[in-house]
Amino acid sequence: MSVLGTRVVRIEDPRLLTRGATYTDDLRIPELAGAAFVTYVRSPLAHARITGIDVSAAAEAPGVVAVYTANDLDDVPPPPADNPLAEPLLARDVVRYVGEPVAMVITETRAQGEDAVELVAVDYEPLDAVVDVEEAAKDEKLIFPAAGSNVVSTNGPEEFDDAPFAECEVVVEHTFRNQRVAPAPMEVRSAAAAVTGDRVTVWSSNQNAQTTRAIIAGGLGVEPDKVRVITPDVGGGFGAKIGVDRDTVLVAWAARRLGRAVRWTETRTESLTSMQHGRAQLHKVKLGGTRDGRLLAYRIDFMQDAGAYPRVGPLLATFTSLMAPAVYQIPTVQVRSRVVLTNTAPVGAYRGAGRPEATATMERLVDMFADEIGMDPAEVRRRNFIPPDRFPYTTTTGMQYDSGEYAKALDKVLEAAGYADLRAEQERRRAAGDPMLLGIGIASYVEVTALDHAGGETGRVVVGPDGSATVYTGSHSQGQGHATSWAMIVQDQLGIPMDKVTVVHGDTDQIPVGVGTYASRSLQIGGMAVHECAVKIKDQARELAARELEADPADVVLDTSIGAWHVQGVPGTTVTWARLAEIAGEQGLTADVHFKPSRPTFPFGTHLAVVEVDSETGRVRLVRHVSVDDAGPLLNPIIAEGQRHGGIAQGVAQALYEEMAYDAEGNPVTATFADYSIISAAELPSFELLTMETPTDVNALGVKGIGEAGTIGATPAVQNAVVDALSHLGVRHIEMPATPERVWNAINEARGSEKRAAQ
Ligand code: SMO
Repeated sequence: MSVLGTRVVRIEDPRLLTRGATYTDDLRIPELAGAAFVTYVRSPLAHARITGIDVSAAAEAPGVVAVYTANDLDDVPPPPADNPLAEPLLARDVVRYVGEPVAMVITETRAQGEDAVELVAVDYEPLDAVVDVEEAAKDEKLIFPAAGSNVVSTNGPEEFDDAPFAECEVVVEHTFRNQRVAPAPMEVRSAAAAVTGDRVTVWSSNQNAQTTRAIIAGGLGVEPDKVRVITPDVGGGFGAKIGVDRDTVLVAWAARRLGRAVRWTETRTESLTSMQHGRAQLHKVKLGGTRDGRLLAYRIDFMQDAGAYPRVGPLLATFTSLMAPAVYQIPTVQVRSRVVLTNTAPVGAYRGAGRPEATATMERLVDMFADEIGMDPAEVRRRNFIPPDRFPYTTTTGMQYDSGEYAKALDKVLEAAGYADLRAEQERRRAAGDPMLLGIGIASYVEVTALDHAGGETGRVVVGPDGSATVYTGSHSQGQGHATSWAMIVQDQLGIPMDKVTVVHGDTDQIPVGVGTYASRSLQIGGMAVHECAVKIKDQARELAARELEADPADVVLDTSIGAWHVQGVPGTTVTWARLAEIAGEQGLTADVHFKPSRPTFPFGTHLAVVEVDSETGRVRLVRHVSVDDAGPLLNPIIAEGQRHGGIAQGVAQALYEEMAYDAEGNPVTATFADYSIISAAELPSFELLTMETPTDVNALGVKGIGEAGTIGATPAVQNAVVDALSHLGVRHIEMPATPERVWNAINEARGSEKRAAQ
């Protein structure tokens, strides 16, 4: 029996739960002994000209080793002249968001750094800040005058064709804000660097060591082999640690400049204000169809707020655009996107990166449409799903969905939730005048995982003379459990027990080529690379075992239950992996694979949220959350459930609690966890997770990605539930996060207009 699909307890956990992880900041290694500390001077203004920096007082402060500004960065490649939007390592003339690095102070102790940065005197001449994305798009205040516009890219038609909507019996329109959120990983950004000869080693919290090395080498202007990146344990990344920011490049630079080890770990406020944010889209949307629930035309005209530097903004907008049609067969889908700069922290990938936004809007709008025609929202969905017999299905935006059973996922969820009973209970409370209203929200979704499949992923498996296996993977764990999953794959193929399999990742000297972990790509690409390595090793081993057993290779078999080879029908005489590795000699039993799948995959599912809304206070409590997240066959249900738990929690957080907010001058007003309402277990019920496993034909394991799925389904399900609770009062929409204040206002506005209508 294969170990795949079984509930194997994670190998990682005993260490994490007892001694604890070793994050970058925890490293106590000889290379970093006596390391100095980096503290950044960050811009307190959203937009300003720097007219002078006086570091003299700081340089004299206790424990100060050095103070550096942009003028000291004379040995790094200058920003490319042909890119007026280039992001410098340290701001030189202009700062463009609160939190932008302006200078770095290096001190003997961390506390000395905090004092010394206060002594760096920066003269700022304030410039008009533009914070609102629509205002920025007007180009009345330019963030980069040389670029001539705040709009980085535009995609889609200049004019929309209104004809498809004119033919619809019903059209609903709205503007939805998919608010800016902070990734807020438990482990904030952190790096350390030490120099040996002409090489710098950088320990860094990231999702992909090899990309991190490329970024650092590029920033320093050195060959990649002059940089080694080692990634210790990572306490969450969620997309925000794909590669590293300039703060980490500068840590490497400072170690080289000083010839001394340095380390840096940001504060929570720095993490909230100057680590990249997520989401931040504004959607103007329109959905038309028939009174009997057939959807005919959809339009999404949206802006991606990219923050002060473009980074991956255009990519995020592309993902949202590609996934705009969602799970539905809608004959007309019109998409336009604009990527716009604002004087705020740059926006980047965050758990789902552009795909959750597409789903959130479609699912909110389908509910609005259902409300408008007086049909159950589940029924409207059912009538418009792409049916199972249409797969593979090519969407109007050119995505080829591999496999899907959307109605089945919906029905499973409705049944498990007891949908009819929930609706009856909702009615009962309304009729009884119960102030504690019940809301039921549904969201069906499809997402694309491993959209960047072309880069593939590397794997290497080595079977040693002691019969153990070592896996080198270009993929990367930031908590996902690669050590367990990759060992399971090896045990499945080779019968080498998991406890004799070691997984190595996150060291560019050991794994020079790798892509890393994001886009829910690990198992379907990195795991597949390991799987193919194991298959190759089996082929090599078969030849060797046949020789050893003096048999024909076609007649020898591997008994994976004991990890030994024998001649078919003669189980008494075996050859072990240890023996095979020994006779393999010099070249050993080694396989290298760079696995490149032909296409991305499309996990899907349905989430149903049940909320209680206190109509007297506006407080929302999530009381149940039921989901199907179908990502194909599960390698390890415990790990898949963990991904779904985390994803759902983050999705609920966006619907109910979290928003990274700025005031009109561009000052972040949610810069601590006192203001940024990060979700915790106390706000959440136990999730009801249902299983469905529709395989893909894109890879031999049939697997899709599950890292982001929970986030994508949860947000609109919860938002829909909040609106649903109040729909009988005439509430049509409530923006996220549905804070008590927003909900209370919506209730009062609805009651007010009722009263006015009665007068
Ligand atoms: S937002 Mo993810 O790490 O692609």
